[in-house]
Amino acid sequence: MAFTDKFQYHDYYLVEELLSEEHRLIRESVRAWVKKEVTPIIEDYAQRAEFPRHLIDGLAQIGAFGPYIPTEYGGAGLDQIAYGIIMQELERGDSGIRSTASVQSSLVMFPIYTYGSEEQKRKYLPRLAKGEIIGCFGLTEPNHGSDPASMETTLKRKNHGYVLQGSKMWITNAPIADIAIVWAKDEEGVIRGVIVERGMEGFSTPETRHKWSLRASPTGELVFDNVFIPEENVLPGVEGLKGPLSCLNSARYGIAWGAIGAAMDCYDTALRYSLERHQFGKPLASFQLQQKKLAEMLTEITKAQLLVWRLGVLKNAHRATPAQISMAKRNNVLMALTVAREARQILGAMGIIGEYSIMRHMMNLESVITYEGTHDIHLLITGLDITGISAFK
Ligand code: TGC
Ligand code: FAD
Repeated sequence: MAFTDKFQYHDYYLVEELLSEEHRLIRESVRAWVKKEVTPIIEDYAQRAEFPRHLIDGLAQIGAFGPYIPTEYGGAGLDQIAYGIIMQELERGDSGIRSTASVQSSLVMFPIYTYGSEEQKRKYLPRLAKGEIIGCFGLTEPNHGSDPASMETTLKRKNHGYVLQGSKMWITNAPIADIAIVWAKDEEGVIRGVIVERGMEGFSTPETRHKWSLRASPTGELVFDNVFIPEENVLPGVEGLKGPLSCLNSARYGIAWGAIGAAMDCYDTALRYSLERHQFGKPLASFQLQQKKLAEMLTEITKAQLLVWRLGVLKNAHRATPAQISMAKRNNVLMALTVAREARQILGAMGIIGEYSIMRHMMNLESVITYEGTHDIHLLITGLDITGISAFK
């Protein structure tokens, strides 16, 4: 069943005027693509827990794979605000579609571009940008999520390469990935990044089933049973936890923008419904309690928009700190989840039905508030930044 997308943009503080003409064009084209290709079909795919694989070509064509990667490597060569806008518009459709684009861009293309050899960049980046191959990012393990420094996956020297042993869990796109950026410890205990290719002997990617969240996004494990990794598949440009964490800075930044898209969609749906639905002879929107919800939603969305716009300006100038990014990711994802929960209530029973996108957004955001660093971990990152004292250990 195809759904009609009635979304209207509410720009209460005229944030639009802070954007360039190019940013506005990008927003319009991605919004139009989402309206045509994503929102009519995504509910059915989510209900069936199926990834709409046919969208990969379209995502590549709108520049969602590597927006800020230079054009010489197949990227779109755009700035960080453009990247954020693309994530916002995609997540207005579904967090899982945004996940596909942010993993490919920030967790696969970014590390290859930033830490890869020239040969690795030429070999993988143009194909990733075109969506000819899909990547995933393996950091989390069954026993180590928030604390990746304790990872158990190992790389042991053998001939002209390494043997990779261990496993990763909760990996977005694992079941469909052609390559995986995997972080593991060498014999000196130093974290290194390697590019694992599908088809390498001993490498498998079992799917994680029965999720109630991000149902249209494939999630799985990465299992390495003595996988031989040739030297040319090791990322030469980085060692230590700062390798994967620097990729997370980029992905978390995109999520801070993306979450606003989900919130905008929920707010717009709730506003329209509250104006159309009558109880006690009046529209729901005429009751003070419902106006309070709507007014607070729009206030929080507007604050979040300004937060990411400023963060984008800082990021374009290479001045955004990891702690500033944590603050925005944490604030905006909780904001979106709160908006989704309030919007769902405004719709009453209709709020639980797939004909409206709210419940899907709400369930998706339960993952978004956990992945890329949990809500609590981001608070502790802010706490460490402002006090100088780590409360992690
Ligand atoms: P700590 O001792 O603080 O740091 C170790 C080294 O890393 C450096 N560093 C960073 N570098 C770049 N960016 C950052 N954000 C960095 N944070 C720390 C740090 O300077 C140090 O460098 P050096 O040179 O001195 O060695 O590390 P810690 O072990 O105390 O851990 C800190 C903590 C807890 C904040 C961190 O490990 C953390 O962020 N944990 C959360 C894990 C996480 O976010 N996992 C995400 C997995 S990927 C994912 O979820 C993808 S979802 C995809 C989707 O579908 O969209
Ligand atoms: P844990 O680390 O076990 O934490 C459990 C709880 O304890 C949390 O509430 C946490 O905040 C709290 N906690 C932990 N440590 C502390 C502390 N020091 N102080 C206070 N509280 C603490 N990972 C990848 O590598 N690649 C991916 O592509 C990827 N995709 C994902 C997709 C989905 C759908 C999901 C749900 C997860 C994905 N993840 C991925 C994993 C994700 O990054 C982790 O789930 C996340 O980092 C948290 O780890 P954990 O689930 O092991 O929770």
